[in-house]
Amino acid sequence: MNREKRQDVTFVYPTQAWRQTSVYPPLGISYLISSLKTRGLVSKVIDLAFDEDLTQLAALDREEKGGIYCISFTSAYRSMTRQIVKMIKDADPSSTVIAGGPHPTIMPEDVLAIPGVDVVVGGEGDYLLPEIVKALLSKGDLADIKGIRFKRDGKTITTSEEPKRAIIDLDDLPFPSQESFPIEEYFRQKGFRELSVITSRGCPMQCTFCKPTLDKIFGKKLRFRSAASVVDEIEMVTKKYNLDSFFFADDTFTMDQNRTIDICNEIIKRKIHTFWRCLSTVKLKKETIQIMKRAGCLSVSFGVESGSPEILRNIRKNVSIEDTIKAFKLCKEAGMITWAFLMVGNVGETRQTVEMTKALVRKMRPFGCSVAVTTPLPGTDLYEYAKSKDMLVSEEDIDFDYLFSDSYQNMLKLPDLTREEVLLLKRELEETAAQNAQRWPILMKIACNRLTIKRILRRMMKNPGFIKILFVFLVRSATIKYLNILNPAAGKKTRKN
Ligand code: B12
Ligand code: SF4
Repeated sequence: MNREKRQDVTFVYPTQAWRQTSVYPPLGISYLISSLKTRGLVSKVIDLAFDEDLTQLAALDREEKGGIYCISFTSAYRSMTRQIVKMIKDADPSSTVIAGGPHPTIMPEDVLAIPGVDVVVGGEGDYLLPEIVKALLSKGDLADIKGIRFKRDGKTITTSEEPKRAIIDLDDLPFPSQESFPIEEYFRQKGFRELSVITSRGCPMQCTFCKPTLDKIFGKKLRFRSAASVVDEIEMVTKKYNLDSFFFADDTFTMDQNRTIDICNEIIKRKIHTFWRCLSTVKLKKETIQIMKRAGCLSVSFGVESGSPEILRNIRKNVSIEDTIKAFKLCKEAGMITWAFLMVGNVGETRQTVEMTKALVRKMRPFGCSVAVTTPLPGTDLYEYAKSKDMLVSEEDIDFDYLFSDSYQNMLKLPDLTREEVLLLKRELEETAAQNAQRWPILMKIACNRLTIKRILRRMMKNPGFIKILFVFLVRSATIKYLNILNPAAGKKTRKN
């Protein structure tokens, strides 16, 4: 690892905007940039979200040698990462490539086996990455850093299995540096000015299709930022980017409802007039919903998954159908857009269980739905279970490129349903959701709410283009059956390779 000229760090973000249902500058890299910055380390970003032909990598300066490249990726972008690493090493053979994020945390050996990857980091990189970068810049020994894997003389060195966890208080972290990304391009893609903010790390729930992924990244304990810190960040990004809305990227923003209420009160107190969206548990209290609405919550999404109690048990989703119906009812009464995430193809799925999900959809009548075919992500309890029961399509050679929820390549082999039947049931479920979508009464409720009207007018004063955004949203809501309000460009292209 010979470093002659370069003293900076380059983050590479493998993602493709058109493949995703929504797009945001990644908070993980943004936090890492801030951590480096506060320690006097400079970094830049190669964001591939809108660069389908990887032109930025093809244009890497071949004269500059010994760069430090940090790649952050989910399992879905494992194949793209392979290609990226090759391009980096072709341009700069003496560079150091450090891989981190969800997939390297879950499958470190798999990532270290990618030709060209030098260091793999599991878990949170906020404190660890600056240590690694400093060691590389000062020619220190990586072996002294706990919680990493790296290659030396063709051998793998593991300094400890468990990543180091030193972030006790999330409020100690600097705000994420989202300005390093082409933010206006993200806004253009969406059609409105929205960024994400994350207020917690970890999740205490135990869904089989997800756990223990989050435990491995963030540890088992759910940690929260304080309401003051969260709202300081919201205030800062809202002003800086003239945001129309922001998205709480937490897996469950309402896990601790007292804290949700604190954040809402703080937003109201500071007169922040931006709209916002979040993901929530269905065990949502009426008083929480009411204060959320007053604080500008426009839309709430729920991981409903299934209408069958047996499937909910199978996936360890600890909620009742009654709670789900109640949450939708209360949110709609409050004049909020409701969104349901549903699954088909879980362990135990039959035509009858999908009928139960349809029945639930008819009762919930959400504004919109997203239906995913169950995908056993490597490293999850579901994956291990399916492997033990011979339910994986391809155990040996999982096609990571197809780990997207809409790709269906790695769905489970089910005793009662063929692959074609699962796809058909997904379509049927989407059709049921579209037929039962309750949109106009909610839009009318939103339009007749005094506080919402005030907010809209304030937005229009700050961003005259907001009227067009509203108009487009209304027309799309009225005319589009399978609505996607978050990334209108999603799925518009086909895969190239
Ligand atoms: C919000 C979110 C999204 C949003 C926005 C993502 C974005 N642009 O930021 C959207 C909806 C677009 C999305 C899409 C998808 N997501 Co998503 N998403 C999340 C969620 C809930 C929060 C992400 C976040 O901001 N985390 C907070 C930051 C601080 O954490 P972080 O990114 O992990 O980064 C930390 C560490 O990982 C580490 N780190 C990260 N990168 C690097 C790099 C280096 C070099 C180092 C040293 C360390 C390091 O340090 C960071 C700071 O501590 C997570 C779950 C979660 N709570 O993290 C799932 C999660 C990341 N998503 C997941 C999945 C599967 C997807 C999709 C594939 C879904 C799909 N089927 O289409 C796509 C793929 C998107 C992509 N670009 O890869 C999985 C990934 C699992 C896996 N095995 O890879 C997760 C973990 C959910 C889960 N529980 O399974 N997602
Ligand atoms: S799916 Fe969501 S609620 Fe379930 S364990 Fe994962 S993050 Fe938590």
